Amino acid sequence: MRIVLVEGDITEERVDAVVNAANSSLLGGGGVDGAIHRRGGPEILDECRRLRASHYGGGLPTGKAVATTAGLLPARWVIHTVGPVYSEFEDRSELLASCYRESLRVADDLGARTVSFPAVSAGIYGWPLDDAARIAVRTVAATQTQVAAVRFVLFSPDVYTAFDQALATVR
Ligand code: AR6
Repeated sequence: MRIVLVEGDITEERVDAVVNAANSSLLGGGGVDGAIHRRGGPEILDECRRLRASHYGGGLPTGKAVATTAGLLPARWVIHTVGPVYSEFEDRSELLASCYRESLRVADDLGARTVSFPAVSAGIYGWPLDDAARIAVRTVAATQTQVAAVRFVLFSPDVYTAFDQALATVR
């Protein structure tokens, strides 16, 4: 699998699937979640509501992932995953790794070959950047998948630098 880092806005990605750093309600929020729903239009939220009604009445659990249409985005699907809120007192790394693994599993189910990820949990959920980047890159590199290319789409230079340094350690 090819891993590429880009600095940019994930809503502009022309790939099979973009991953959303959602929350368990699946009803939208700020950060990348807000941007995806804003640019993707109401079709995404409609499908999230239907998924809640049919499968996730109690919310999508942390570390899990589920796909919807990408609405008006140039991608084909949005894969919504719920990252863990960072805790100083409890090691939640395995849940963050699970977001990447589960997203790739959903991508495989869809037949997606190109997938773009944001830095899950590294914004509002407060995960220290270097650690979030290390978990992201290592997990993706170690996952068995049919996905041929993973793009980490990083919103600012500091996030890009953290991923660049993390990637250097797995190559
Ligand atoms: N493209 C790529 N990355 C982005 C974009 C974008 N358009 N916008 C923000 N980022 P966050 P979290 C970066 O806060 O920490 C929401 O309210 C951002 O700079 O979006 O997992 C959800 O509903 C950061 O590097 O996600 C949840 O409640 C990274 O994306 C909660 O936030 C992740 O930041 C999830 O928090």
